Amino acid sequence: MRRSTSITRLLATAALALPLVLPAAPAVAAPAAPARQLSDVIPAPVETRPDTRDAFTLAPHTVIRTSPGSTTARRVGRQLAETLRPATGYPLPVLPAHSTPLPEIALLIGGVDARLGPEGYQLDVTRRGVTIRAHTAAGLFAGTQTLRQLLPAQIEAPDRQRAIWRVPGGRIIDYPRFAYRGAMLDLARHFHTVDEITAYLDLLSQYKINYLHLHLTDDQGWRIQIDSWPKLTTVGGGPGTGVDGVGPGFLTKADYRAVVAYAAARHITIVPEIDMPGHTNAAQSTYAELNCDGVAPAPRTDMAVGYSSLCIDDERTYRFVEDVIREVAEMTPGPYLHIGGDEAHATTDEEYRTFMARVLPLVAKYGKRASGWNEVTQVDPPTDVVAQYWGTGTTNADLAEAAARGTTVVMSPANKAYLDMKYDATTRLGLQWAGHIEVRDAYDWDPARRVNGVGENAILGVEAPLWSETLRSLDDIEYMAFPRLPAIAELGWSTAASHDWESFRTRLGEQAPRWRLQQVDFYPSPQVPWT
Ligand code: TNX
Repeated sequence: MRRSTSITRLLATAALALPLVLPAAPAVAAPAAPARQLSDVIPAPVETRPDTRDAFTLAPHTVIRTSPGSTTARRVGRQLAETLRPATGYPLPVLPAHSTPLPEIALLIGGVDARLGPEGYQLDVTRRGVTIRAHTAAGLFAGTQTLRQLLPAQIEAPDRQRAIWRVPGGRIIDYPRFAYRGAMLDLARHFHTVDEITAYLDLLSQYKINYLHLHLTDDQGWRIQIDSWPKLTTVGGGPGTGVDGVGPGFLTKADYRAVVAYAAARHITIVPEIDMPGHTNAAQSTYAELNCDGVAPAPRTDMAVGYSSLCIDDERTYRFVEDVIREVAEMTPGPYLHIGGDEAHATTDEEYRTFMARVLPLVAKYGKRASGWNEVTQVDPPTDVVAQYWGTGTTNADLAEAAARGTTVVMSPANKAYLDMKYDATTRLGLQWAGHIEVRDAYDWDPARRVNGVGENAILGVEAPLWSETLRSLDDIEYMAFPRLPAIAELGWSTAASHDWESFRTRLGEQAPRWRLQQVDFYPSPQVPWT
């Protein structure tokens, strides 16, 4: 749990005028922490070439320079300065790049190998400074997250520390294995506030996660404002909603847009999910006309699944669905709109097919690419529909067939990537229907070798879902996500060849002091040598 919320912190730092006078250097009495190595990073970089004769030390007069004329590079520079100022106490002014004798951290667009792609970066550390180069601001941002981990852990402290702010010398060349590296947060079973979501985004961005999927609707609650159906939130998301009736709340459109913008500033894209045709009791208990018999069922706050279904043969259903898709698409700049489609056990196969044949084109009509849980592959969807695999097995004929036709897949196998599964039988939070998932279980699998017939070319990426039946607070979220989230992040970013449990668990252990300083309530797994 953090002391201040991310948004309030952001506003406070934005209001800070840059001091023009350089403070005196602090009296240095550095505690002996083991020196960072260039490879001590999660996710593991593609290539590291350490030069142990060289190193850069951040100084009171260090400046941050960014590509002249690039407002996005300048923004990354400002964010880096805001990250490094509290612990160093240095002013770290952000200036346009030009040749200068001052020690500097330069963030430069261009001048690098094409293989870095849209999210890769090259990081060079010499005595004179740190230079990060990338094709885009997203790549620069990724590079700054690496730089952050290369600095001593105290850099995460909220107040001024005495330390030698040394960055190990050499070069890193780094880019992701998969384009989609996601996390998911369930707002339906228990609502999570904007401050909790943005706090989670802060953590995700440190591990180069680039998508946050928000599960916005389910049987127990509707969490996103829809103007044309206003009772969805006031009733469906109102008092008494959520598992056990204790997780009410919803995002207004302004809240949602604030989350989208906060994520975008960290190069994370929001994927909204409206789950249908099942998991719809909150909508159906709010609006009687969404039921075949015209009778609204009672609200439900239990954890059962698979009992609800929209009325497949009623035109009013499609007016509702189109209104919702239109309004959600309109406030979502990202390319994907997730339509759920899981566990529709109250819907026959024929009805499911009818429903998807009506609804998938609506997503396209409003300019979005549909994604859905892997059940959508049962209807042979168009190949631009992304399938999210949540099964526990290594075979799935529909998924393999869809992959063979060109469908791309996000891998979220429930027995590996579900952050809501208990670590072991003693875990206070979480469920265990897919088994217990210790850190090594979350790490030791290959997304491109998980399901027969769904190989590297079919994989868009990975996602770590966090369902919130048992979770309430940010502390709860953190406890289930850490340390497994970084494991999934590494599977999404790092090469298959670099996969190595011993290396990973050592690097993971070194994250602990950072998490303590950020007040992240992590699970101290016995599998990890915690620092
Ligand atoms: C299955 S995974 C669900 C969710 C539950 C989750 C709990 C999936 C697509 N559906 O409705 O919240 O298990 O682990």
